[in-house]
Amino acid sequence: MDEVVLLDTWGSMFGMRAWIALEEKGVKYERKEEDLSKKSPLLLQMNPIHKKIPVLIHNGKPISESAIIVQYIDEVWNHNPPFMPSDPYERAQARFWVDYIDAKVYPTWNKMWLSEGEEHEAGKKELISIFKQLEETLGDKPFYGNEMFGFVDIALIPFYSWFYTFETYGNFEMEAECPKLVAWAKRCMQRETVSTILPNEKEVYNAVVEMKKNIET
Ligand SMILES: N[C@@H](CCC(=O)N[C@@H](CS)C(=O)NCC(=O)O)C(=O)O
Repeated sequence: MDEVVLLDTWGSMFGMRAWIALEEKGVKYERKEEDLSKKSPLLLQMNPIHKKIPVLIHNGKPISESAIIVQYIDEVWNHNPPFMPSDPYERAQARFWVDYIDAKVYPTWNKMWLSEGEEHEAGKKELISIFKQLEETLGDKPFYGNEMFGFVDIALIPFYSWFYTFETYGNFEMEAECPKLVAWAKRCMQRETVSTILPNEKEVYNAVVEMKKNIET
């Protein structure tokens, strides 16, 4: 019997990836919520390098970094439908786009969120252009994994619960800028694994407002 523990935090787009992946594969697991202002000895022991969530602990052994965790889950519970395409070139492409999301989305949002004036405007434009690129990459496919809800879908969908926050801080509308991407997100939300895990967008926004107040004081 496998023992599976997920160290996670409410609202984390990275934690959500691992959580959705476990649900998609029907794995039995325990999810432990971490308070990141007071990290537990277990988190520090299991991720001594980055000290970040998510961490998946499988039979006592830790795996860190959300994209690596999702691929690990796909390889270990491989009797269920795969997240990765079978073709090596398509697999490389999926990894490329997840790497693009990781390199671009959160860092650009952070730049926009924490700045004002010209830097804020530049961050906002960049964030919109990143989502437009992701929309173009999706094309007319129902999911990034074509017919299947795959690795790129799992990596990107948690950001949907942050769209309202991005829009409010950036003063733009995702639906107007990227209608096909929003349609894709709504398609993903039809999956119970996604809709039950993604937090309410207004609650995410309120938490971000609180976080900003704490940074400023
Ligand atoms: N690249 C990491 C990012 C994980 C990450 O940034 N986790 C945040 C929560 S969203 C965290 O644990 N932050 C605590 C800290 O930075 O001390 C991944 O994909 O897992």
